[in-house]
Formats: sequence, structure tokens, C-alpha cells
Amino acid sequence: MSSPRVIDFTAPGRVNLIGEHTDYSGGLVLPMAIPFHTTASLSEPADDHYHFTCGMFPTKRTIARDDRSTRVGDWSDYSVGVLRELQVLGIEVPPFHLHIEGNVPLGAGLSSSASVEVATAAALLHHAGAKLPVGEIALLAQRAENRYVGSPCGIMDQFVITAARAGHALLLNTRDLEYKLLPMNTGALAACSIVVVNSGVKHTVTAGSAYAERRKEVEEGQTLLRERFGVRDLGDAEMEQLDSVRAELSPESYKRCSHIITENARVKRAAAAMLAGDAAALGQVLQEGHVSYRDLFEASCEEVDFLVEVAGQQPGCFGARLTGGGFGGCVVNLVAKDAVEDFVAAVKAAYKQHWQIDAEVYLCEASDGAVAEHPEIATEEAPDERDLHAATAPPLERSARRVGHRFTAPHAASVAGTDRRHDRPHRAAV
Ligand code: GAF
Repeated sequence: MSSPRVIDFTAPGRVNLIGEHTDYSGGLVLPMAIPFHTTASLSEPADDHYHFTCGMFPTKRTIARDDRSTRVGDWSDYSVGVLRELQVLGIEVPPFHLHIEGNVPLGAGLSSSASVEVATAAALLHHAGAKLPVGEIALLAQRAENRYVGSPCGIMDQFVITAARAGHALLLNTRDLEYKLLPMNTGALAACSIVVVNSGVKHTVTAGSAYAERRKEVEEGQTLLRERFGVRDLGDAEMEQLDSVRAELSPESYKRCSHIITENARVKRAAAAMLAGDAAALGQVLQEGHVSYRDLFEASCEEVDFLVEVAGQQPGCFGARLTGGGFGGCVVNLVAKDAVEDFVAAVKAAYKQHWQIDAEVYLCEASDGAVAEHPEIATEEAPDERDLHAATAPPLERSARRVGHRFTAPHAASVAGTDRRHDRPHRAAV
């Protein structure tokens, strides 16, 4: 008897270089996809139901085609939420068995949830024979998380995991989903690596979490600034405007909004540094970003601060900061390639000695997003080599444009011919 045909759909994880909590207030973010993967394997079921299984968790779920029940509180909610959002769009998905496997570290701030959502979206769009614009795939995955799972996340993770290209970071204006791909190998950056150090402290972005509380505090300030100054959102606001209404805000809201406004400015500086190939300038922005995330947004923790401090003392480290939703997770470091081995050994040893925790370290190349792997699910075409080179393009302007945009820069030449699905982050050997 022949075994059922199985088709695999993959989506990466992501690390955010800079732009934290700016993605739900019309701000800028600068993440890149990393070569961890979720694989959603699709096969025909023996019956007329939807079946969900997972290699990382024991629970299985089977639902009828007309099932409209709410979340159950386990891993399957991320995939069922995506199915629901496809149904809302009127996309009829035939019965399936979807099996999820993956290696994106869980609760590490590297977007394991969005990776499951986007891998599921790729699989189910393919299964339904449907296509959507890149931005719509990301928004659908975000809605699954907001409405079905119940986590109030922004759009950054789903977008970069959908649209990223190997060798590039993705500069995204979260208000209109206009984006640019910035090469990671310009000038001095060609001699640098992105080193991600996992503190081992778990974080969450669920409802009722500190993430959700921060979001409320940001929105309190944004509402007042809208009323007073007619700004569209915090992405438009200036520090002078925030300062002028300081007395009317809670101290927390003032601090959170200060972080957001200055963070947007830092993203622009980081993008400019990247385009100029200036590793020192980029590292400086990362370092400043950490101070703001720690002191104004108050989203760090002692373990992470320790890692950032030790990193800053290492030769060849240009900058380090807490990345992702906060309250634990990973530190992203910009490190000279020839210093990486010593850097990793020193950081791991110091962390172990102080906290008795073995930090996992991931050397991350910027990777392709799901649409680059599965172009048949998107209505847009990938760029060709004649497209404008991002290194000559100015940083994103804040113009209101439509959702879902073509790529503006060629992907790295080295992508051609590689089997990206099997790329894995290189775990540091030391
Ligand atoms: C989490 C969220 F899911 C993102 O939307 C973003 O807000 C991030 O935290 C913080 O920048 O990853």
C-alpha cells in the first residue's frame, strides 16, 4: 500500500534588530528572518474533517468542516486560527491532515507562534488553490493570533516571516506595510555576524501578560496625542508633543510612549547605518535601543541585562540588545566575524558562572520568508536582478500607501541554488 502524499510548507523564525513595540502604533521595525523553521506537512485525511497534529506537543485536534468553536488553549489554536481567518475570507479549504514540526525555540522571542501561523497559512492556501498578496497573508496570520488565540501582537513577526529575503533585513512601516529589503553585507557589515544569545528566561505575549499591559499604556498616550495634535498614531508623534501632555498621562504611559517615539528614530538611524555599511553606528543604535527598552519600556530582566552588559565588554562586539516582545528571551548581538568564537565563549562562561544557566547561542544568517519558499501562495512576483538595489535607496518615507508591496531590492545572489529549507542556524560549538 502506498503512503499518502505529504507536501511540506516551511516558515522561518525571526530576530528583530531594532524597533520594539512600535508595530502596533504605526511605527517602524527592522527585523530579519532566521534559519529556524516550522514545517507544516499537509496530507489528505481519510475522512471529511480537519486534523491537526504536532511533533512538539502530544495533543491532537480534529474538527468538523463547519466547526466554529473557540480556542482550546494549546498549540493547535495557532493553526486553527489561520483556518478560521481563511474561512472568514470565504476561502474554502478542503479536508486535510496538517502536521506541525519545528525547531524555532519556544518562548525565546524568536517568533515561534508567527512561524506556525505563516507555515499553516502557506499550507492551507496551497491546499485551497488560493493566493493572497504578501501583506494580506501576514495580516491574516496576525488576525489569527489576535482574534482566535487572543494575543494582542502587532504585525512585525508575521510580516517578516512571510516576506523576508535571504541576505536582507526588512525595514517595515507598520502603518501601511510599505517595506524595503536592506542588504546585510554592505561595507563593514560584511565582516559581521548576527549572534543571538538565548537567556533561557521564557517570555509570552498573551492576553493578560506584561506585553498586553505595555500595549495598553502605549495606547493611552497615543489616544491623547491623537486628540491633541491630530497625529494618526505614535509613529507620527514627536517628543515635544508628548512632553507637552506629560502631566495628563500616567508616568508609565509617558515612559512607554517616550520609548516608542525615540525607537522609531533609532530604526531610521539603524537603516541608514545598514545602508552605509557602518557597523559601529549600527551597534551604537542597538545599544541605545537596549537602554530605552530597559529603562523606559521596562521590558527587560536582570538576566538579559547581564548578557547585554557582558556582550558590550567583549572585543569585536559592536552592540547588543534585548530582542522581541521582552521580559526574557534573547539578546541580539552584532559581532565581528573574527571575534565570534571568543565572544561566544566569554558570554556563555560569564552567564553560566553568574546565573548557573547554559545560554544557547545561534549564529544567524538572514533567511528567506515563506513566500520566497512558496511563491505559489502569493499574488506578487519575487524581484528580479534588474530591480533597484536597496543599498542606493533612501530609508522608508512615511507615506500612506496600499497594503502588500513588491520587493524593492534583489535577493542575495548566494540564494540561488541553495536548499534553504534545510538551512539551519549554526549553533555555536563553544
Ligand atoms: C512580539 C509581538 F508579537 C510583535 O508584534 C512585537 O510587538 C514584538 O513583540 C515587540 O517588538 O514579538
